[in-house]
Amino acid sequence: MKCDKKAMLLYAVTDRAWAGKSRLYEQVEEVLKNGATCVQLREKDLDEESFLTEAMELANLCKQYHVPFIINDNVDIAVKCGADGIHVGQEDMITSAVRARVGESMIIGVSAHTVEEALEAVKNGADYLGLGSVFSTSTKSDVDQMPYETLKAICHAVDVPTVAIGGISKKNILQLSGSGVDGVAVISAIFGAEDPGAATAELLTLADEMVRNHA
Ligand code: TZP
Ligand code: MG
Repeated sequence: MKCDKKAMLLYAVTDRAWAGKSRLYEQVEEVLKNGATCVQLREKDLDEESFLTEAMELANLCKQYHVPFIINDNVDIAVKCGADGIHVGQEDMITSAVRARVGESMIIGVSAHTVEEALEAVKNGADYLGLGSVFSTSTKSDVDQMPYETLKAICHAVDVPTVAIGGISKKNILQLSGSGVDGVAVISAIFGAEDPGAATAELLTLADEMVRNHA
């Protein structure tokens, strides 16, 4: 399998809105030092040139830590910076078209909200699925909350790695136990924390416990 389930365990998704005085690069380095298993660069408002510069820097950084580096949405940037993968939503480019652009070796992650969407994404070549929003979140406005039973049904219906996203924090992560999900993708509970490195270390321990609780 191109995408290792273990890479989903603690998947850090960036948000520069939280970066404050420290640069996003420094935050990502802290997150990597503390055990994040995957990093996604998610930029919604950056111009292409700045996006590419940052993507190249972070691709290089993640390589040093042997952690997969994924670009959100922007296929051109993913190819140009040599990212390990690209993540697309249902409203973005369809999976088969993304595959035609990025070639066979790149990881493609797809967001899915129902069993039908999940099966369709896998059929079209998705290497992992992002599932959510599993809790309520103010980070993304155009997403509904996914019932625990739907999360569980999707995890049992597919054989690609899965990662839950949306409102996940140290307070609620263990509620995902038993769902079968391979890990958690987190924005604000890491990048909005006073100490993103410490938050990563704490979430990693809990993600490990959550996954062990499935059995
Ligand atoms: N997709 C579904 S919910 C979400 C995305 C990108 C936002 C996750 O952010 P947070 O801060 O971890 O709730
Ligand atoms: Mg998208």
